Amino acid sequence: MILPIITYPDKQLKTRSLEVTNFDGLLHRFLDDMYETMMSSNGIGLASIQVANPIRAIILCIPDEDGKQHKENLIEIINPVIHTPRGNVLYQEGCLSVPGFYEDVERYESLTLHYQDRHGEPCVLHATDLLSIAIQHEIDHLEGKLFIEKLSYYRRKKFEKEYKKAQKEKK
Ligand code: QAP
Ligand code: CO
Repeated sequence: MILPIITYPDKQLKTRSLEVTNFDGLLHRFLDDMYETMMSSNGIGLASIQVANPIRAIILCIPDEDGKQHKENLIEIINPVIHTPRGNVLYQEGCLSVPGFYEDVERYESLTLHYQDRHGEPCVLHATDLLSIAIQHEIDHLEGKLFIEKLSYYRRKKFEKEYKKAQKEKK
């Protein structure tokens, strides 16, 4: 089932998401719905709060060299914790909850992630490149933070102006 995606400036996106404790069929069906929702909107990552469910669950499907996404590369990440972040990189990010806007954001270059899978099994993952960046973007959602909050005052102003204009043109 494709779920509606909440977009900025909806206040729900500021919610801090809560730890997942039940790794049951309901969670599994919800993760499947998240995947369908993300793929139907051409996303590479989605946090649960973006579909109005404030739980600490994110999904990622990083495209291959040809830009194609494969279900085998889907990673479901529950209750994530970042360990040993290293280095810094700039990457032009976007967000399904901030449609049509992209800006450079600074992130850690690599990190180790501790998390649980859909069955509650503990997992560890070493991430670099786009995967590392996407993990940080999605974990920010779990804290109620959007990438636009990391912009300088000037670039944030520019965003607010452009975004409002684009919204008016949509209506
Ligand atoms: C988060 O973002 C991310 O504006 C995932 O019109 C961002 O999937 C991870 C999207 C940067 C790594 C690097 C955005 C689709 C998708 C849009 C997305 C849009 C259509 C964003
Ligand atoms: Co996002």
